[in-house]
Amino acid sequence: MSPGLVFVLLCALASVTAAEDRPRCPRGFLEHGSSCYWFSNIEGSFAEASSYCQFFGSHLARITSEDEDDYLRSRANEEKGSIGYWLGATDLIKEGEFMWEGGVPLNYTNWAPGEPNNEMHPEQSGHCLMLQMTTGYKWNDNDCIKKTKFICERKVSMCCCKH
Ligand SMILES: *[C@@H]1O[C@H](CO)[C@@H](O)[C@H](O)[C@H]1NC(C)=O
Ligand SMILES: [Ca+2]
Ligand SMILES: [Ca+2]
Repeated sequence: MSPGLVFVLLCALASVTAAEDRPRCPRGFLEHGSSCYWFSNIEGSFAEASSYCQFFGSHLARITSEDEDDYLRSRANEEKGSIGYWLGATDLIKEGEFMWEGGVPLNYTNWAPGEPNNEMHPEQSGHCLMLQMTTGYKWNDNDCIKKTKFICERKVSMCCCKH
């Protein structure tokens, strides 16, 4: 059977079985608003985290509203599973100008007091956006090579038939 035909059959099956309760998130993702979120159970640098999310058809989470921020922070506070969680923004292109990956400007922020401070140490500097446990998971610019957990996001959709 050709891969194309398999795909068509899977889509037909999915539309029959899932017609009643769309939209859906992939297994392991949490649904909130129009997005699906995955709180990683592994740790990585910012670059590793970003690749990992992309491999699973998602991207590092982008927070664009207070509601989304409250949701992710309260989930993180419930789990307290990590000293931090990477989100998908950096100021690597221009110091002090944080952008979501892909060049989208931030239109909402919730920096912890004193952040972003571009904190410099001999071998690290704050260029990547992290939700930081010590401030109740408010935002901190942290060292991109630190290994920590991360949050992936994707839009809700049928698993195989859209996009
Ligand atoms: C920011 O932009 C996103 C995407 O365009 C939009 O959905 C969101 O409502 C905006 N948030 C604010 C606080 O303006
Ligand atoms: Ca910086
Ligand atoms: Ca910082």
